[in-house]
Amino acid sequence: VVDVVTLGESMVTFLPSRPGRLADVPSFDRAIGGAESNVACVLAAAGHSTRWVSRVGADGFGDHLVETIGGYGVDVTSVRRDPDRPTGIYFRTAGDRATDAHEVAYYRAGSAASAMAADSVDLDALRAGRILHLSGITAALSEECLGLMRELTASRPGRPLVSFDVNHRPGLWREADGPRVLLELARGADIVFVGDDEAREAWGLHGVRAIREALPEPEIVVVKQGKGGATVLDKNVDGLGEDATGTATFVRALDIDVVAHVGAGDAFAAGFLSATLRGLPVRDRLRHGHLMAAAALTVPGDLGTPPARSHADRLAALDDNAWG
Ligand code: KDG
Repeated sequence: VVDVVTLGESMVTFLPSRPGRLADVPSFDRAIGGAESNVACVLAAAGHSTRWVSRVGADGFGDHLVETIGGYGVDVTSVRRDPDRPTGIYFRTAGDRATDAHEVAYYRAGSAASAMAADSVDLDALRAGRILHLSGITAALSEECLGLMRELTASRPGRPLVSFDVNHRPGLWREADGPRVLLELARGADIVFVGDDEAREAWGLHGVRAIREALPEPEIVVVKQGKGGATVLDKNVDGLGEDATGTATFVRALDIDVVAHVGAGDAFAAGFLSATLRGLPVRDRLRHGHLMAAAALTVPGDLGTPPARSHADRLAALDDNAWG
């Protein structure tokens, strides 16, 4: 059985050669992006068997994605090639290191991946892992993709554990109902990753307890609090009031010099899922999330060179003084 199967659009990413407005950047370097394949690549580096399910164009950019993601050790045999639609690409600026404000220009409308649908992907391949990792980006791509997401998050016998990263991308939604759809999908998942900033923007929710109250069904809700850290709130919390202590596990993030934020959430999810698959306690799952995020935060691209499992284990085992 594959440890983690993931579904999502990956794109050739163009990283700016220098800081500044998109309008002023003279040239870009090719890299790869795609929230869900980023998760698969980091998990593969941590020694897990992973599969990425997607569609790309029958073009050079599609070749590049399949070859690069496959090069991380991810199983790409369920990726379909579409002769009629292109591979999506996107450009971005370097952004502000403190606030992560950056510009993004997507060229992905009508892409091969946006044509993914419940009747055109290999549903058996998607359901064959211990964990199926999904993100809200896919739901925003097209009505067909949204239908597929609903199919995969619907409860059914034998369903793998569904992990869902909210990944709210306001610029991608066709209609204003993105936040409502994201909440619906998150409530169908078993493990949810959400940033406190995106929960505020999308759902108007302030704080970890308000988020947990809006998401009562998932077994695990991980709230990422940016530079501060991340919190897991237990499912069966009696009384979610501020005085209900002992029900939340918080681990501070590592204090590092950030180069670029993009991809850090994906790496965090991969570290957390890796430790979850290994049955580690919640505190260590959060530590592994932070370690993988730190690796992604300290490189310009979406995907760093994740530490190998033995290396991550040594760092996660450092005492509380090192972790703060
Ligand atoms: O999480 C990182 C992703 O946002 C990036 O790699 C590109 O998947 C992407 C998207 O749709 O924004």
